[in-house]
Amino acid sequence: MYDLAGADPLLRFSPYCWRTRMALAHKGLDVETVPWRFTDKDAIAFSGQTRVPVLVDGEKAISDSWDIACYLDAAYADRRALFGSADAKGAALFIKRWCEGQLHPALVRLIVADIVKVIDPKDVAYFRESREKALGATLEDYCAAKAENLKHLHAVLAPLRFTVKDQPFIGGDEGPAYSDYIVFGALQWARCSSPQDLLAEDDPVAAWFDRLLNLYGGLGAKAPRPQVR
Ligand SMILES: N[C@@H](CCC(=O)N[C@@H](CS)C(=O)NCC(=O)O)C(=O)O
Repeated sequence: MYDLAGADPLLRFSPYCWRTRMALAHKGLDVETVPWRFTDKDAIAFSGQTRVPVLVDGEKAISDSWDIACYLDAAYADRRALFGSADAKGAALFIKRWCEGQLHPALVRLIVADIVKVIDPKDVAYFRESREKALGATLEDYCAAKAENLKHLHAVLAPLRFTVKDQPFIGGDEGPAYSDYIVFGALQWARCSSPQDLLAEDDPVAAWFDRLLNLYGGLGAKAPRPQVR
């Protein structure tokens, strides 16, 4: 799996790659990750697109995290399902849209100026130019209203907070499902690219996130974080 890395090749912080790492672990599949940088477009040209994750499974190359999850459930149908049923898959798609449409933008407001400090030096100009063009501000200006941005994040997390207060996982009482990994990927992106701690200790979201961090031998918990500066 081609996995976004920082200047430190062990620093892995892509939300889409994290949900895929968790999905592979859920299926009990071993994976070798290849550190990839934003400007390494040639390395994944074989996949016919320009973004990670890209999963290579034998002769097959699959890109797009959602397509990868669907592929894994179809190709490894004898293993624990990521989507338990067609309606669970429909609900997971809604969670993906909420996550990418509401949670990711709320996190960008808090962490994008930290991300530029941990990426590979060869990526810095590309990252700054492309993101500042998209955001319409410098990365630092975009993150300036810290208290307000944090308040917004906590408001966006309300549906998750009320859900995981009553049940251990978005997937229910039995265990995590792909929906959990989608949202986990977003918070792990922040955890692995920024030294800020964005969740209050007594927030049920923090307890849920801890449960996810400790799955699969602490796959998420063991992931390096950037040094506090
Ligand atoms: N829809 C894709 C999005 C993947 C994506 O945007 N990946 C980012 C890393 S987090 C990327 O490769 N960006 C390359 C770039 O910005 O040039 C998925 O779900 O896998």
